[in-house]
Amino acid sequence: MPVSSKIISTLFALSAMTAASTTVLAAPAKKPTVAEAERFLADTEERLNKLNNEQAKGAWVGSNFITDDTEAIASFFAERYLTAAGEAAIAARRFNGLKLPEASARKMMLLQQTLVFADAKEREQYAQLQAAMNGAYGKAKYCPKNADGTAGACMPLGEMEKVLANSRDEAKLKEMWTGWHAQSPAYKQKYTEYVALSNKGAKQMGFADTGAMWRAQYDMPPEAFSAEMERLWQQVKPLYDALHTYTRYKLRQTYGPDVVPLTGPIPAHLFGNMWSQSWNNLYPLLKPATGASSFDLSKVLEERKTDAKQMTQYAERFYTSLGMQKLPETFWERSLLTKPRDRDVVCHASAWPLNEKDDVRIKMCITPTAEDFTTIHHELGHIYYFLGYTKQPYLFRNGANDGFHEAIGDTIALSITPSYLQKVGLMDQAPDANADIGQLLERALSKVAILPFAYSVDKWRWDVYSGKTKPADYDKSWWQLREQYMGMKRPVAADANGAGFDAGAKYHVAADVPYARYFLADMLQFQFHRALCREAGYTGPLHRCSVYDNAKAGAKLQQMLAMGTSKPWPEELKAISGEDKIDGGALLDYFAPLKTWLDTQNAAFAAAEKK
Ligand code: X8Z
Ligand code: ZN
Repeated sequence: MPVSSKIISTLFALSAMTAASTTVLAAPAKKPTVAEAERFLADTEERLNKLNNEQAKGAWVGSNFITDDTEAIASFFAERYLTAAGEAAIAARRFNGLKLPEASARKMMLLQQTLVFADAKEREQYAQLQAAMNGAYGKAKYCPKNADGTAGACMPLGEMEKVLANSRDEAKLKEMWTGWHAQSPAYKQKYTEYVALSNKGAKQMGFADTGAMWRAQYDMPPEAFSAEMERLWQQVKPLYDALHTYTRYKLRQTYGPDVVPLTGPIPAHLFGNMWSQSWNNLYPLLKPATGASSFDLSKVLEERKTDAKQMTQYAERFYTSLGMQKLPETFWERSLLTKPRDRDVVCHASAWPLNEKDDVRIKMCITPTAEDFTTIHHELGHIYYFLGYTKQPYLFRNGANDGFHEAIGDTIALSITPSYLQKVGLMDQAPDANADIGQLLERALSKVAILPFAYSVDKWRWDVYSGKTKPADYDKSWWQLREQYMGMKRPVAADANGAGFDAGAKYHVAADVPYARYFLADMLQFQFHRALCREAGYTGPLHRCSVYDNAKAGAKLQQMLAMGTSKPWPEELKAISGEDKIDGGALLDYFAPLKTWLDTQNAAFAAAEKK
């Protein structure tokens, strides 16, 4: 959650906050000393820690019990935090240029990566808008009309996602897709006001705009970061293209050539997911004709009526097998693991540190599916990161960068292999090696499919924040990027008046959580996985490696978690993997056998089409 401008709950964005009252804007003339700088940091960390804990409680109730009152509570505490963080950022400027010990210099730099509002009214408005959009997303529902025109039962997002996952009725899919995307225009006006305010705050702190401030959080200049993202995308694009081509052929067989064209973008409602970011639900359509295992984890979990707590315990057991602590009692008492029947909550999964000790929680509407089985491992990755860096000072209690925070749980989930599932009694008999392609394909449907989505969400936002994309062009730009990177198009024509807000139908846009983190995490997790498997002494193919129960791999991981963001991320990456660059090579290695297979399949399909 907001893994950068504190709360750090893996999702509440607060990525970019802050504020300052005008009284602190004038810097005193006297040259400061190192001792003063150290005292300033100690006082500031104590103050921000306290306010951040309060802010986290406010945000927690705001997301767990969505009402007008909790929205006001959440924004009240967010604003107090913003005020203090802004004051600290401005005050820190006084020490710029002073030679400080490395850790203190890093803290000063981190303090200044934040929004600063000179005007208290604007700060208040900013916090209110953020809480309001978070609530609006959590409450949104699609209410179809009955055939006779009367109001039908309203559908929350989770129900609509289920239809998209399981139905092959094209009209029904289109209805779900358009039904959900009709909700976000309601908060488009709020979003545009919010963007303008946020930019003002970024400019106060010397950033060109909020997007530039986001890109400045990776221990390199913002322009260098944009270039890194593009370099990584070009590296993995051929693999995405191969998967997209294969998927097109299979979708054509299912929905026919009138719905799925032979060339050009594919309608976005056919991928089994509201945002077409993960195509796992298409696996039954896409699986290899021969050799694929018939094992279905969702079926096993459902048949055994695995409840939300048990799902979480499977994940906990993985982490404890690596030598990590058991989850604290309060985790079980205070987390939200199932969707409440009687109130609105933000169901999008998130992990939260509520204080600097061990009040950690998750909020997730868990169902017994393979997808949620993976997601719960993802969430506990955040939780064990929080628990791992508790001993760091306030400003270092964060991921090495936000991609690291997102990658930990995914790294662990890569170890959910058939042999692991067998060990924990979820699979009777491991499939033989012939089933590898099926297993790799299933994994690629989330790990490869998400790449252009994760890249283009923030490409869109960078242009929105820079002012290049104006509100009337939000949808135009969103779909231009979707087409260019993902090879997809809107299932029906966009609103002709430019009133649409399809980007806002994605949680991270409505809640303003940066998204490049997931793109980085997608590469990093394969680098981490390869490094941990090596540490465990494993030498076989990476997709069959599971580090379950391996204390050596666990210790290596724990070492990195404990560092928090105390060092620039390349140093932390080097410590765990020997590499100092984020790189798509590990991901490409992992999927190499699949790439060969996809190329062969695609060549055969192309030849058949020509006939
Ligand atoms: O938002 C998440 C996590 C919480 S940080 C469930 N993810 C992204 C998404 O759902 O869009 C994980 C994968 C990408
Ligand atoms: Zn996450």
